[in-house]
Amino acid sequence: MKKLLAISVAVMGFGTTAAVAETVGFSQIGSESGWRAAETTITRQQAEKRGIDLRFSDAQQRQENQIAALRSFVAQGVDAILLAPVVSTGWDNILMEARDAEIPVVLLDRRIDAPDDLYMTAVGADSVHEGEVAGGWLVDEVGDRQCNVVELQGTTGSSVAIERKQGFENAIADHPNISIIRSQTGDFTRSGGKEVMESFLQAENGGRNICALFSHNDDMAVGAIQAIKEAGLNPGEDILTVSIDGVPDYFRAMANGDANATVELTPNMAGPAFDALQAWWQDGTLPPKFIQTPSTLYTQADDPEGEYQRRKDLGY
Ligand code: GZL
Repeated sequence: MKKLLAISVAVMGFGTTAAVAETVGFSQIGSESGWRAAETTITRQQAEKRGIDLRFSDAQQRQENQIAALRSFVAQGVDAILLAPVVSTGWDNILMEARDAEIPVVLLDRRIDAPDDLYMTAVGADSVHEGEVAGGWLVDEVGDRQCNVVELQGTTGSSVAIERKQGFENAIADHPNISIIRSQTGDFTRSGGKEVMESFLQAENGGRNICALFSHNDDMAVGAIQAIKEAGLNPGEDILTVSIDGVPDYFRAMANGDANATVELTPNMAGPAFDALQAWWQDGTLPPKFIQTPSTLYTQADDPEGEYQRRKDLGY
């Protein structure tokens, strides 16, 4: 068994560790959204439940801070690294340093453009599918009606912004009555969503040309809903809203009739990540390269008030 494990270590280049309390470094993007804050809370809870010593670093949305954090984790000799990569490129060199130090890296909630031997596994949703589910809801909702859509994009260069956009466009491709007339990043924040939506409303006849908002996350949508109200229109009626994440405040907006649909993303990416690492530490079992989390559509018909409360209890 030892020989087999030695071979697998040599092949995979990851170190295995004795069965003592493991130390894991977590490079988190920041706290730009309610979903992100919940992911951090739940990661801390999952580590504590497992007796894992979690070393946390908040990058405040800057890739250079994440790279510095990873370099520090390597210098500390942690047993594993969790990385939620703010953007999808520029990771090869630092991940080679982690691999050379035989430290497994697990990606959380976003993907990277890098050789897949530079990370053990990635935990997250299929972001193209999330966009397709969102777009599919709008197609069903509007039928043959002409529908001009404005789009609030997530962080520029992030895998989820690229892929959610692609998925939504896939869904509406065969429906010429639905088209995206304006699209701009709100950087996944409420303030960003409000500011950009204000500019969309101003540019589109006070919003009277706009049929629907597709937002890459709920926080931007909640900001946009405020802007729609301040423009004297009824969000959820004059302008339909479809989004992604499933954070409590968006469910509250759906319960009030101010929002229409969202595609849920679990903030518990750390549970599957720690399960995979513990299996590796225990007997060298390797996880699949991608551990997919579910993408469930919720609408006003799905007890939004109850879903609000359930998520408040979840750790939001
Ligand atoms: C998606 C995740 C996104 C969330 C946003 O997997 O990376 O980042 O949708 C968060 O709320 O900012």
